[in-house]
Amino acid sequence: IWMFSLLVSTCLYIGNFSKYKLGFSAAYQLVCYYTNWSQYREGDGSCFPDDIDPFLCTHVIYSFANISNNEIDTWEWNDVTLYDTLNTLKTRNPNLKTLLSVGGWNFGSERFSKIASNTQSRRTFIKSVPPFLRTHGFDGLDLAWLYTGERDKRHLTSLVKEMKAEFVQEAQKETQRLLLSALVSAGKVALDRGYDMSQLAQHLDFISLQTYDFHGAWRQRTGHHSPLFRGQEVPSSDRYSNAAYAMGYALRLGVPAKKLLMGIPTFGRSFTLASSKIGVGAPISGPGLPGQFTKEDGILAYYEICDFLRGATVHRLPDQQVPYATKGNQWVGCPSGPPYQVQYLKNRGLAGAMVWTLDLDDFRGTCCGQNLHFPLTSAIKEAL
Ligand SMILES: *[C@@H]1O[C@H](CO)[C@@H](O)[C@H](O)[C@H]1NC(C)=O
Ligand SMILES: CC(=O)N[C@H]1CO[C@H](CO)[C@@H](O)[C@@H]1O
Repeated sequence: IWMFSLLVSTCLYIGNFSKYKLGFSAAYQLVCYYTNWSQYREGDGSCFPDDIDPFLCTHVIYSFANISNNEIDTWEWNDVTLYDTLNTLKTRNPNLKTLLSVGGWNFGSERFSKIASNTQSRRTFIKSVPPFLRTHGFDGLDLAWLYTGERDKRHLTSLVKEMKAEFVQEAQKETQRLLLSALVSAGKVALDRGYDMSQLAQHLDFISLQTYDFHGAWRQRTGHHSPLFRGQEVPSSDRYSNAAYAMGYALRLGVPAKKLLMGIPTFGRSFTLASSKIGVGAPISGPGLPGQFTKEDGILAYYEICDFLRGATVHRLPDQQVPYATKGNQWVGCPSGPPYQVQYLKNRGLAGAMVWTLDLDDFRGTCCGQNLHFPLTSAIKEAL
């Protein structure tokens, strides 16, 4: 029964709403990431910016750009073409905002550190950004400096403060100021170590927390990657590893609710079970098997989870408000239906939701039938 309801609840949820073709109420932001490497997935997994529905999100963020010779730069050989395709979506929806994200996991924290800690190179980088964004038709910059260390805190704050000042100045000869946002870790330790949140919030237009990487195969035991709440089975050492704690903590650190976005995944994290135990905290022998399209151990796109669910058993974690599914020795933490997450962020008066990523949602509309594209992101939109 749960297998049915997990798949179908998301599908029905938006099926019901989409009849009414509600316009997006601008009260909440829905900020959606698109990744440059999704184009290389095989067959139906391959996603290009023109697969994106221009009315789905309020903001789409293209990730990631590079920095070379201290200046912002493309990463892929065809980035310029893809920038163009993405920004052409705005001819269909002029209210859509697009941002370019710089950094990411492969970029290397040390490189960011080097650029940001030196006044001269920081200046060069900052100066290079507005012309690059304007040339390619973006409305703003997103900073994805991940794994910031203790020493980086101050430099990240300077970078953000000076970038914002540059944007304000540049706006004098433009109709609209460029937006500035940041993608930030959701772990308490990482937040304490690497970010001066209240300072950053003063200069950023919005901050997205990565509230979807709380658990993975590096932990030796099963656990959900994006629980909303802690849950009874979760040991006290993991008490900070849930979205509600992270959002509450960011608020306590001084980020205004109106600038804070909760990250919601369209992917699942999977494990290979080591025994017949299947609950939360069950021993694992490693990450789950790679998906047919994403081909990465321990991660499945929502459209791959749809396939996995056929013949799987779905379990609900009522206190964490997220589902997981098991089949044979595979354990998959599934993205949850959006109502709980969205209710939570509305109750806390947050700015909205961030989706990681559009290309991992069922962008071709094969899961739900009826040609429902992006069922998860659409359901979040409708819940907002
Ligand atoms: C990114 O920039 C660095 C530094 O200039 C350069 O070494 C690297 O090749 C660039 N990466 C790509 C994919 O262009
Ligand atoms: C295909 C691919 O992965 N391209 C690049 C997209 O951007 C990231 C930056 O995080 C690079 O590491 C990838 O090589």
